[in-house]
Amino acid sequence: MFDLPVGRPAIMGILNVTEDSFSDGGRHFDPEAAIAAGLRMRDEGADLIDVGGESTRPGADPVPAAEELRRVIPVISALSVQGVKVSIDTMKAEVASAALAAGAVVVNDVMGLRGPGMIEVVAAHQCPVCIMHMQGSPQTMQSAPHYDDVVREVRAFLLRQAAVVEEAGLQAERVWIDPGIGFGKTVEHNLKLLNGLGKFVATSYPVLLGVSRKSFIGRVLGGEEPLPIEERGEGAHAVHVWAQIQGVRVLRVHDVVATVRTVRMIEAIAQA
Ligand code: HH2
Repeated sequence: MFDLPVGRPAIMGILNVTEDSFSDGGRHFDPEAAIAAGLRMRDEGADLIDVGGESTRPGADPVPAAEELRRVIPVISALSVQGVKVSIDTMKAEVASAALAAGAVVVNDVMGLRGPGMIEVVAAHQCPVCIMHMQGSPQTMQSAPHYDDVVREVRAFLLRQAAVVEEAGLQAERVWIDPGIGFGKTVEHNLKLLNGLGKFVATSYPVLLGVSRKSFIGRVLGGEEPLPIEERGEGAHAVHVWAQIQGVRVLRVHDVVATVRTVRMIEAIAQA
């Protein structure tokens, strides 16, 4: 079981057991290194560790299910045994199902439950699920993203998928939604979604947000010469403050220590 904290957003630490993720690819490809990183993030204050075995960066090659399972299952089992709350970041029902059996307590699906069998898996397990919006697939999403009204269209997609999974039997309070920053969106689309976060929070589904180290931050702060990944921290924390004040319930981040401090500071002000 995983219950969201009340009064502050939960902090979800990112653990990519991949060779090619856009910011930490290769660093945690060895299971021992991945397990150590997960334990460290838990000790630093992460509420949940998001384990993924397939990069979703633009143009990333798909990973077969057997390889994804080989990467994530030993890491999920070892972390769960040690009491770490784990979410599985996958688009595949087969991987979600095995991860839940290995101890994961949340499913994080960047395809927003569009893949075969995913709805049935989460409904059967009654686990919290994050439905994320993506236009297209990781291979195609950044080629020419287009929306007439990005906030309205993304929100409508998320509400539609939430209704479908609830009809399949998942309890409504287990549904989280995520506008999918950087997934088939231009810089302007991302900024409009962040500006309109309140419209997602107003649905009353818990909102998850993932902006950590993403390229729109580099573009907004660097312009013609985007800031490199390692210089995007301040931009991400500014977004996290904005998100927390709007009522976002989960922040998906690489930098746990800095996010814990930011969140505690805002929480202290809000409770004074
Ligand atoms: N972003 C990424 C991956 N999974 N899940 C949700 N719910 N929301 C997000 O914004 C999100 C996500 C991409 O970031 P990262 O995991 O760091 O990179 P990669 O996909 O290259 O592994």
